[in-house]
Amino acid sequence: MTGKRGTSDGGHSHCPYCALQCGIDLIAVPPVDDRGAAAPEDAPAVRVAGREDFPVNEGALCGKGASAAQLLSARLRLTSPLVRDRRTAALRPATWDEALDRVARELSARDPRAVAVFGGGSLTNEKAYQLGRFARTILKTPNIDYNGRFCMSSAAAAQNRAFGMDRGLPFPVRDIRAARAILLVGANPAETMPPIMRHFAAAREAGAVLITVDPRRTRTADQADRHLQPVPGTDLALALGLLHLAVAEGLVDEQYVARRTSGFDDARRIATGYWPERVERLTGVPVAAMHQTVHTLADAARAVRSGAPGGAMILSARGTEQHSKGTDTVNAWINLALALGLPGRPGCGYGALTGQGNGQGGREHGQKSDQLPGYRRLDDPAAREHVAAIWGVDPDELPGPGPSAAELLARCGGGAQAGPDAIDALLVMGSNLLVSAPGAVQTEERLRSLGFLVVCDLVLSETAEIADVVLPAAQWAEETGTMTNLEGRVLLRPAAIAPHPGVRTDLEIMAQLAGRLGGKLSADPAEVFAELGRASAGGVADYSAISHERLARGEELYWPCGEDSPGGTPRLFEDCFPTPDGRARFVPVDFRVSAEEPDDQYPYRLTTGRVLSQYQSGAQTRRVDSLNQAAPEAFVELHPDLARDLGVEEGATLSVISRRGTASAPARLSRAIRPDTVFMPFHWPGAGRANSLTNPALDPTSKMPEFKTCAVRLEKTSGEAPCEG
Ligand SMILES: Nc1nc2c(c(=O)[nH]1)N[C@H]1C(S)=C(S)[C@@H](COP(=O)(O)OP(=O)(O)OC[C@H]3O[C@@H](n4cnc5c(=O)[nH]c(N)nc54)[C@H](O)[C@@H]3O)O[C@H]1N2
Ligand SMILES: Nc1nc2c(c(=O)[nH]1)N[C@H]1C(S)=C(S)[C@@H](COP(=O)(O)OP(=O)(O)OC[C@H]3O[C@@H](n4cnc5c(=O)[nH]c(N)nc54)[C@H](O)[C@@H]3O)O[C@H]1N2
Ligand code: SF4
Ligand SMILES: [Mo]
Repeated sequence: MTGKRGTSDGGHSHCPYCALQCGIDLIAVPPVDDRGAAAPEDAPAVRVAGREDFPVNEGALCGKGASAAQLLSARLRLTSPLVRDRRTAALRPATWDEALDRVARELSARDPRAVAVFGGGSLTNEKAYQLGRFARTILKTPNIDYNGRFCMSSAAAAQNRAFGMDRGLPFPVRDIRAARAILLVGANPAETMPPIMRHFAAAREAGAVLITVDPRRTRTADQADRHLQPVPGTDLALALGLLHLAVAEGLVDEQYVARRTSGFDDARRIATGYWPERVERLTGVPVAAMHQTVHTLADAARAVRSGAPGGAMILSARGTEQHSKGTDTVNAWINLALALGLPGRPGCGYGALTGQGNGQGGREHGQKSDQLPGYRRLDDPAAREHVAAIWGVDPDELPGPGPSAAELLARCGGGAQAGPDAIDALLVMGSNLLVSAPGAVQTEERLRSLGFLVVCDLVLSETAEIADVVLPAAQWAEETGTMTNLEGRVLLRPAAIAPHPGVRTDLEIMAQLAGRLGGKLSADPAEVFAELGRASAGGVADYSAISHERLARGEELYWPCGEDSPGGTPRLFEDCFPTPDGRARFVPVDFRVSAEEPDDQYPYRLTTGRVLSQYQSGAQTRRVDSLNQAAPEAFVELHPDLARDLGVEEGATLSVISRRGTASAPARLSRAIRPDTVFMPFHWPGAGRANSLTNPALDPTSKMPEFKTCAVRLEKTSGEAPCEG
């Protein structure tokens, strides 16, 4: 059984996948259809329809959202706790008491510093908040971080440096329609957020020029007016080159720079060294294309200043960020936006497209290693005092900042070679690390050598398969919670159906573990949200005036939404920036090469990313038939010229080898990719696992791994090429 059938026309909700958080309606599926046929035993009790009146998606959904109800089916999900049998070493079903007792025993048997927690950006605000409180006050460990480090942390760090705060888009998505020039950098929303394309299309219909920057001519590039195709890892030089041209051609908005920013001189001095011919050599982008790009942006910005329809936007995503210099790269794009006078002007600005469903809220309320709720800093004494009072603990008892995600994973396990700060027990809630972490071969070894691994998940993910205890969690439509989408809009997902009887909500799991560990936490989402509100009050991400009731009434609320701004803040930076002097900061950044550049042994660049029908580690989407049929396996995308040099034909198995591991998958020939670069999506485990290859080199500021470039060698796998005749 999958929840109570037909208990409600569930009403409004939001898609369980990406940060666009498309509005959906949940419609009860009757137990018996019009012709008297009974629904299959494990069929979901609801179906999904796009919500026409939700302004972000206007009824449109991608295939993942449209098929989301299938996730609720008992056929593909976990329906009972599992524990590893000491005798057979296999996972076997267990009662909740047995499983929770074992987790509590194992976690309390160790020094808190040997225990760690790994969260995720798909968790609701309530869960992300509670996970931080659970780690710091119940487990008393500093070791907590989450998969958002792999996601938008470079843009987050860069926005904090430049603007004094980080909210993915500082304006509603629909503002895109007002822009007349849009530079979309390292983003492929036609595959990663399809319904957002309608806003770009509307802008273009009104005369906007859409320019994409991507080493591949993607589906998004196909819907754009122009495409710049840089070498992976060279965006920083490109942005410096465009700033150079803006200065050289007199396109800088001098008044804006003087009134609203600081630090321009240093940024300009560095850009002086990036004359167009040099930048063309570094990036592969022709000088003429750079000229055209900067003039297009500046013209649209000038139009809006003179009151004509206009506006220029620079939007970025993971392509520009997932590098060992991702933060500096985003700052270089922001510097360009500031020089052109964009942030805070209507129809203008810089924004980052957040990735995971709650990628935004998930990085505001304390599951990050250095953070307390409300985007407060864990090393700020006033913040510690404020939050400790709400948690009823002594501020001195709160642990300090802990290791970032990749650093935390590097400290896991290790067996006899384990160092003094080794982590021996790990609780994972909302990530499938065996597929999605960089340098996955080494990550897998480390997780397998842990003394104790517990995974809370919806499905038996690859990471859950190697756990000692697996706790099955309730899902989106079965539990109430809030999500914050890429616009900073807080959304309520009310429980629409009863949870599967075998599962518990993540909040219940934390509360029941806390009880066993001598503490007390609420499992009621509205209560936890109200507490989150108090903890965030006065912080950068202030949610204190938001409540489940207001959201249920349909109020549109964007944070900050507190005492000073009870109606919420759809648009930021209109009058000033939240920095000490109210000005945005140019950050003086300079180009540097990637952590690993191609050489004689590993002569090509590998970049990685996504395809339309699979989501992330694929833990959920690989289990949905329609999605899996659309994208059944990994592949290596390469240019036909490179394929010819290697003697590889379409569909032949190609091995990709890096210093960290090997992956092999069928070759997919495409003229859309640079001939010096190959691309792999990262959604699959096993032989086609892209992360067996990727480089865990970290950005020094955001601690984001370099998923988007590493050096590889390519080998045709002998004898396996089909159709040779
Ligand atoms: N279908 C689908 N949708 C998703 C997801 C999913 O897994 N599947 N995941 C969600 C999440 S969590 C995220 S973070 C977003 C990510 O959304 P996107 O950032 O749009 O997705 P990616 O495919 O990771 O990367 C975007 C593009 O960056 C390009 N790229 C690679 N290297 C470089 C470079 O050096 N410079 C530039 N300029 N571009 C480069 C790649 O070719 C790719 O086309 O998608 C969200 N939506
Ligand atoms: N090579 C390469 N690697 C990458 C990237 C890349 O571009 N290239 N992108 C990176 C990025 S941007 C991201 S965001 C990560 C994502 O990678 P992961 O962190 O692995 O993300 P998911 O696959 O979404 O894993 C989430 C897991 O949590 C479960 N889950 C979902 N919702 C809940 C919930 O509410 N409660 C519980 N308990 N479990 C839940 C899902 O079933 C799934 O098993 O991958 C990163 N890895
Ligand atoms: S774009 Fe994102 S939020 Fe919208 S339906 Fe697709 S996965 Fe869901
Ligand atoms: Mo992400």
